Amino acid sequence: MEIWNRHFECMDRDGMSNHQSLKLRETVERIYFNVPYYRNRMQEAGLGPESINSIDDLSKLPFTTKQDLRDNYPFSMFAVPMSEIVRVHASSGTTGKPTVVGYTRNDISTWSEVMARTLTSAGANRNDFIQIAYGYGLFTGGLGLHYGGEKIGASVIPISGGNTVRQVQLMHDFGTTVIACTPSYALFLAEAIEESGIRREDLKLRVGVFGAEPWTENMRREIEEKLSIIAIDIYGLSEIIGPGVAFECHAQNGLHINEDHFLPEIIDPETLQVLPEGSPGELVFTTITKEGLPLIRYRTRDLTRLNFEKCSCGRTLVRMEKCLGRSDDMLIIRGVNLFPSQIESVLLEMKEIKPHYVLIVDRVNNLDSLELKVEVEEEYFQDRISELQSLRDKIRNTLESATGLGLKVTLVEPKTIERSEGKSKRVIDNRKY
Ligand code: DLL
Repeated sequence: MEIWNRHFECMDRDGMSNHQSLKLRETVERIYFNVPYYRNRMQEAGLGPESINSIDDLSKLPFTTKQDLRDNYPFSMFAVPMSEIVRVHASSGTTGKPTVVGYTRNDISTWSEVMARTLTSAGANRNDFIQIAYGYGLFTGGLGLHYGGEKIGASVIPISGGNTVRQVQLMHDFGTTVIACTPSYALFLAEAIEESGIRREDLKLRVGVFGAEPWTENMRREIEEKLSIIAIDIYGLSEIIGPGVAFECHAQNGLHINEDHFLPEIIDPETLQVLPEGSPGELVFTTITKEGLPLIRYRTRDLTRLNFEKCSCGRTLVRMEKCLGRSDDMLIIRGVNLFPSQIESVLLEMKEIKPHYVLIVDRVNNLDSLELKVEVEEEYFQDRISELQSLRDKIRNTLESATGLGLKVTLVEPKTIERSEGKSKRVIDNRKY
């Protein structure tokens, strides 16, 4: 398999640490002199630029949160004059103000570089047709993949999200080999292909690059089977750069972090202490090459762990485990902690069930209630009522023993749960806090 940037992707640990220390010093200087918010925070902590000499000093620096970005809305955290900014993106901001991010010309070039690594690692090259079904616009998915695709010389199809019938038609007519979208949209596309009457062998699809939302190993298997492709996980967040923060290789055993640009730490989200190598916890990033919006110890809320072993693909870039939950995604139901991914894992083991489900949480008479609505495979939906009832009991019992939580299970007809064209919403929490 090709490697896009062998120098950095296969660098030894000492070389990487030296590079990171040098870039961290430059970044701290940049934010101290250019971002009043950071200068104040550092002064409050009794720190100056000279206090940070190497990555070992990182934990002296304060954390940054999404709230800090909101408080400085829209541009006050930028470290360069607006005349240097060539692009802005923003998060959708379902709660409160959106978070706005800005890129200089060099930042765009860094982004293209890390996306070129991502696509090369997925097995794409100049001979590929990449259909980009992530949304274009303020969301970073579409344009992030776009620049990476052009950089490796592939033929980019900037179709954006939605318009599923057209997606399938062009996939067939153009001979798309690589599809880029959210994993939930990949499932939707698989259904649409089946319905279109186009035979799988008439498509040239071989790789999918999926991310922007959590998806379990069982979901991966489901997608790989339905689309007959290899499904590669890609991770990123707008605040750090967008997609391109970390990517899988064909070993599918952890996502390589582009750590020559984004320095990771794992902390305990409660005590905020840095955890020893290999411990699970919250992922924190410091950008060490970004110019427009450098961020120091940004708390992602994503939960994972790091693996520093060399990978069978030859890369030495540290790997993060597939990220299956966020600390703020965790539901607390009658005192029991539950991640939606736990439910997904169990459901997708059952052949009678389709991978389309929604969890509804409510509070009735001061007691939390949990309901799962899940679609049944067509052939099982034709079954007698008594068989459907026993299927429902089986799902409930399996989930109860896996999660320790009582819940109501409602089986619904195929294709009744709303399909998503971008990030899926699998939890509806109606509780008033
Ligand atoms: O979702 C960037 C992106 C676009 C990544 C396309 C991959 C592909 P945001 O909208 O800022 O940016 O959302 C970032 O999405 O903190 C995670 O909680 C979640 N997320 C992103 N990728 C993954 C993944 C883009 N592969 C937030 N697995 C992050 C699990 C993911 N969660």
